Amino acid sequence: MSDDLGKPPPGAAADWTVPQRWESYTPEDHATWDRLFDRQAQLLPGRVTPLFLQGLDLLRLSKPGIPDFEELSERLMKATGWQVVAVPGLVPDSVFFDHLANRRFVAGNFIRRPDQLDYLQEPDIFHDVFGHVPLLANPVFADYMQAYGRGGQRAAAAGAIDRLARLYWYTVEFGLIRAGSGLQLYGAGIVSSFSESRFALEDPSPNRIGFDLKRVMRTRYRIDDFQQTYFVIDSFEDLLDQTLNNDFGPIYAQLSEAADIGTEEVLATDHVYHRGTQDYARAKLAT
Ligand code: HBI
Ligand code: FE
Repeated sequence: MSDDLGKPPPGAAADWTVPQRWESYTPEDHATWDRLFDRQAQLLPGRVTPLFLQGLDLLRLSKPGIPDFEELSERLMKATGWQVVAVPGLVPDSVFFDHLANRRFVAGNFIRRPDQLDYLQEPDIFHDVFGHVPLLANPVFADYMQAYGRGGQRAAAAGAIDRLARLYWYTVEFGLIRAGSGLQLYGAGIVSSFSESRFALEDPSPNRIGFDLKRVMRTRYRIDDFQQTYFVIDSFEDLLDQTLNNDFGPIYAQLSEAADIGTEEVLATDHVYHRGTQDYARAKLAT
């Protein structure tokens, strides 16, 4: 949660946006983008939902160097009416929800250092733009993100932001989607990560479980390492149907007494695609 961030930093507007200042990226910054881009472009075909690749193409994110948000927003606006705006880093939940509810995606304007290619805590421009923006060119996913923003505003009033944040985490950030007899990636936290792109799909360690709204809202998540459980949706249409097209008020009420589910747990009621060995997580604990 990001409610303790206070006021926008100097130079930022009241809605926390800042100019992207594309001309101030160094050649090293652009080279970092290109390296990250090339790695994922090699890895993702076949692993990621084709809807993501269609978005990459449509938005022409592949041209060398860090994208200019104005050009990107122009293309995205034509596709689904979304824009990309720059922010200095994490913004408070209420600000984040307000942007989404108005079809503005906030993206960090900085890029990781060359020695942080594989891991960093705060979302940078590669995670935010490469990871999140391609699916915003998909009309159904674009509606899901806007509905999430509106839902966030209501969840804040209901004191249920934690529940809603779990939905975001296990779909927008770390979601898997069914593809024929197999699974594919769509979550931005996975598709922007070289190592998690393979781990989430191919490693025997994590659970892969059919998406169920209440189940997901009860499940804790990890912010420090690979997930121990991934949730699988059937389609974006189905995700939108099962979630944000409904009123969450009664669901929050039903869940108010429900115990949390651990990051590694499998329930008898789960639709299990793969029961994880949790070998990776256990080995990490032992070190
Ligand atoms: N701010 N810049 C930025 N990016 C996010 O993904 C983000 C945020 N603030 C709050 C937030 N996400 C989440 O905590 C909400 O979805 C609950
Ligand atoms: Fe993200």
